[in-house]
Amino acid sequence: MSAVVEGLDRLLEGSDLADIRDKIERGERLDFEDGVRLYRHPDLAAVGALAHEVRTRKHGRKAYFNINLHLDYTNVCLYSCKFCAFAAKPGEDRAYLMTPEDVHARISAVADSDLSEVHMVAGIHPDLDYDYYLDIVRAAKRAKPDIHVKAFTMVEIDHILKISGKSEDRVFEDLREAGLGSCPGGGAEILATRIHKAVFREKIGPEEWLETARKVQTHGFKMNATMLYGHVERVEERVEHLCRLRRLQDETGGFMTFIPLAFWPYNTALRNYGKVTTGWNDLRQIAVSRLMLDNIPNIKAYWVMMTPRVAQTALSFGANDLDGTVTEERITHDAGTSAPMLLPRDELVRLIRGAGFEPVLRDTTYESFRPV
Ligand code: V47
Repeated sequence: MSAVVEGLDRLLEGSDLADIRDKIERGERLDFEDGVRLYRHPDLAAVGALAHEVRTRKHGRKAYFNINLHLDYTNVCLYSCKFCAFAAKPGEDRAYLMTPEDVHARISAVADSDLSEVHMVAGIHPDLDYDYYLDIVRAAKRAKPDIHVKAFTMVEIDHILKISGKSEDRVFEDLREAGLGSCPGGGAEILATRIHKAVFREKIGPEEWLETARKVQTHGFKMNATMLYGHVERVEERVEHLCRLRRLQDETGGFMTFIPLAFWPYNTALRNYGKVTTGWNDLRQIAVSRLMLDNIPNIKAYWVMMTPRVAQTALSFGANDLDGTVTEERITHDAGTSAPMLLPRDELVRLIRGAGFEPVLRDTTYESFRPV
């Protein structure tokens, strides 16, 4: 009997999670009620141990990270989502827009490094035309031809499709030709109508997010999925979110990674309502994600929102990825995250080794990776 299984037996002894463990052992899918129970169960260590067992079965002691750069190319946004501190209105002092030349310069400056991915997301700027979106992707590839461009959330993809005046096939072909590699998972927030109406009603809602993800994946792009938690949502709505993603993944299979995003309330319209997330909640969220999302291979503990300390601990609660170096990030920093702006590669390795895992440097799609 392995040490993990023995430890788990001890933890689950006398707990009422034995039926869920049996389901997992039999390879049976957990249902909505199981999800609610896992969120509400008082014994976080037992829930975490179940998730750790599943994680260990899939990934052994490996913990992935990459060398990446975030470029949030504009903060100007048509929408006023209540959870967002990043968005600015045109003409505001803090409004900015990067030109394709800016993107090129920013990546050229680090072109001789090990950087393998640029992550580009932003607000929905009212004045950008279709070519701008293609041009920033081309600019990134021109600066570093081997870079993987992971860009545009489903909110941006939906907007690009709408302003293009072209067919869906043509738009995805143009994006591919420009050099788009995959799409990040943002903009999903909570896939529940009540939350859409309450906090991001101007932006695409659950059905449109899922439909756009279906389009992206049927056109051959891999993507990630996220969930913004820790604001006004209920446990049942988190479970609904996970079940909806799982159903789409059964159909399309193109989600690489799920990333729970811990909400930071400072400078947002929810600053008086939302409380800052706790480590206890973050670890629970990682564990339940691992257990419910049996068909999404990777669960990422995103240190920018979770803080490096909690993200490191999350590796023992179901997570198998810490994201990357990130280098400059504005969305969460504008909302007051206590995490640093960047984590050097050595620090990511130290966090992974310090938790007893084996660091593995990966590319964006996990197709190429090597132990460090
Ligand atoms: O879509 C906005 C969220 C997302 C706040 O795919 C906030 O690999 C916390 O999607 N507090 C953007 N979160 C980030 C994102 C992402 C990050 C890292 C990796 C990947 C990936 C994707 O940030 C937004 C929104 O859901 N967000 N405001 C806030 N105050």
